[in-house]
Amino acid sequence: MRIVVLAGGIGAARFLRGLTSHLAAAAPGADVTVIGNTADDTTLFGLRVCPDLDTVMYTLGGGIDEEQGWGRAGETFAVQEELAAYGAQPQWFALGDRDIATHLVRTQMLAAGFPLSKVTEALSVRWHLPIRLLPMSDERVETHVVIEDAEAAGGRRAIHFQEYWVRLHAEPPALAVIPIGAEDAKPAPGVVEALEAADVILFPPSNPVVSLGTILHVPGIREAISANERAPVVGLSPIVGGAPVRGMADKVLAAVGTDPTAAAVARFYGPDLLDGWLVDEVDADAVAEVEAAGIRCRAVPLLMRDVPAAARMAAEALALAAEVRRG
Ligand code: FO1
Repeated sequence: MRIVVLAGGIGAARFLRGLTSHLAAAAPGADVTVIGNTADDTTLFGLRVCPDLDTVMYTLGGGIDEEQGWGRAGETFAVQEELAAYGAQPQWFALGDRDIATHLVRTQMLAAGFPLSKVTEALSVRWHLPIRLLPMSDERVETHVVIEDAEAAGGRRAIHFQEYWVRLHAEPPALAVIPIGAEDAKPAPGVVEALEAADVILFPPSNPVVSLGTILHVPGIREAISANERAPVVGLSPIVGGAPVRGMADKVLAAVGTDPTAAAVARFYGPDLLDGWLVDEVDADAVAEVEAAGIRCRAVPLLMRDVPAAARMAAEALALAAEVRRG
C-alpha cells in the first residue's frame, strides 16, 4: 500500500506518528510519502528555517519538544541570548541551539547548490524516518497575511506568516492570505510521481488554508491528486466543536470566507478533491451536511492525546478510504 500524506506542522506530525505506528502493526510493508508545506519557511540571521518540514522530521525522528510540538527536546538558547545581547532582531522567533544546527546544515547545502528536496533527504537520514519526506516544491514560496495598518499606504500591509502567527499571535483579522511564489512554483521531484502512484491520499488535521491549501496551490499537485482515480482522498477535520484543536486556523479561514466548522472545511476542499472526511464525535451533526455535499463522512474521536489515539485516527482514515474505494 502506497500512502501519500500532505502535511503542515504539529497536527500532521502527530497524525503521521499515529499512522506509522498503526502501519507497523497492521501493514508493515506500507510505503508512506509525506509532502510537506514549505510556505511557512523564513530566513532569519541568514539561516533558512523550514518549520513544517522540521516539525515532521523531529516528531517522527524522536527529537521533538513534545509539549510545545515544535523545536527540539532539551533545547538551549545560548545563540539567541548572544544575539539579544547584540540587539540583533528579531527576538520574537525562538531559535534554539540544536535547531540552529539543522538550519546551518540546510543553509550551507542550499548555498552549495543543492535543492531543498535533496537537503531534506540529507537531513532526514540522521533521523531514520519511517517515511519519505518531500518538500512541496524546491522553489521559494512564502505565505504573507494582509492585515489592517492605518499607517501603511492603502491602510493595509502584508506580513510574513511567521510574523502574523508568532509575533502577532494571529490577533489582527487576516484580510487575505497570499502564498507568494506558489503560482510559479513546480512540485519538487517525486511529488507528482508519488501522487500518481498512491493507493490512498490523506489530508491530516492540518490548517486547510496556510498548510494544505498552500500545497494545493502549487500547480500540478491538485491536478495529480484528481488524475489518480484509483486513490481515495480522505481528510481529518482540524476543527473540533467549532474551534481549531490547536493553532489559529479560524483566523485564516475567515480570510477565505469559510466558517470554522468541520463541515465548512470539508466543503472548502470540496467533493472534487475529497472522497471521505472524518469529523470528531462532538461534530456528529455535521455528518449529514458533509454527505449531502457529496463527501462520505464519519464521526470518530479526533483528539490526538497520545500516539495510540493518533494511531486509531489513522486506522479510521484508512478504513474510510477502503469504504469509499469499494464505492
Ligand atoms: N512557534 C511559536 O509560537 N513561537 C516561536 O518562537 C517559534 C519558533 C520556531 C522555530 C523553529 C520551528 O521549526 C518552529 C517554530 N515555531 C514557533 C512554530 C511555527 O511558527 C509554527 O507553528 C508553524 O510554522 C505552523 O505550522
